[in-house]
Amino acid sequence: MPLKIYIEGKLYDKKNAKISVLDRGLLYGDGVFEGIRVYKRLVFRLKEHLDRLYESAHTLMLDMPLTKDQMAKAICDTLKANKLNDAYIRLIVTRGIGDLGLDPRKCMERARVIIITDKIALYPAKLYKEGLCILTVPTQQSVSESLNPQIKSLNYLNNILAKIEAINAGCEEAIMLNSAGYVTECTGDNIFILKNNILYTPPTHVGLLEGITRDAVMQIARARNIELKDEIFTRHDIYNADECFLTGTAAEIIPVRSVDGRVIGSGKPGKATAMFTKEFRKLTKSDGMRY
Ligand code: PXG
Repeated sequence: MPLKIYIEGKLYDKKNAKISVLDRGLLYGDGVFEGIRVYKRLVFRLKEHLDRLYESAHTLMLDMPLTKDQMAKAICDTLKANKLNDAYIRLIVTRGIGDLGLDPRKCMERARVIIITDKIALYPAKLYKEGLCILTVPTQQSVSESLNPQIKSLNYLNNILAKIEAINAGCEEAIMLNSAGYVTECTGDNIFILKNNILYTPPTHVGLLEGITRDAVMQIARARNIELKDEIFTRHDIYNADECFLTGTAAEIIPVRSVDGRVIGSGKPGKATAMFTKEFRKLTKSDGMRY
């Protein structure tokens, strides 16, 4: 059965799922998106994903064409039509069709909702066993006064530039620093370090996307009485950490083996990383909306 894709209330076969070349999502990256995981028919933390999507849209003054409940139903209907139990959802809202000018008031129709559901593509299992080799890259995190990294917009070029720099250097992921040199996040993941049993992750104000997985890890830390500090830190702090891992919807929790050629801790995934992975797995069985 060909994959069915939702566009504005209708389901289309993958090959017929097309939008206008005048869509502002294409012309300007003018829109918002979410990447969501489904575990055994449980849409993981759907409410949190929708809250983040609607906040991004609010800041961009993009009027959502559906209520959150209608959006949740559209997602579940698309999953059902595709008979998917474990899936990845790419939820996209563009400002819709305009003329060729920047002015968003020229949008002739309402915003457009696209829902793509598919099987999940993950990092190879080997990398979860051995850990990622990552590096810091020249492309900096964008400052909050311009395109705020808290907005999950369709303009991901800054992150793509950073990702290209990582790939060119033979790495899978890139750490982006802010203009003051503090660690912010990776191109599609948040970052954590553990040192002397204290868990650190950069605070929102350094410039980062407040990841749903990041939030889950912070919640696990609190529940397990692990001291948690969302404080600024530098590359030096990462190099000398006991453990380092990344979090994101696609990767879940993935250990980091080395950063900029410096081996982290023992060079093997650590005990805390394993514990967070195990506890996160439990949450994916209970936290979300079943369909
Ligand atoms: N930082 C950035 C810049 C991201 O784009 C995260 C952190 C992690 O957030 P979540 O909420 O997922 O824990 C993201 C998430 C993709 C893809 O296809 C990217 C993300 C999520 C899902 C898929 O590259 N980014």
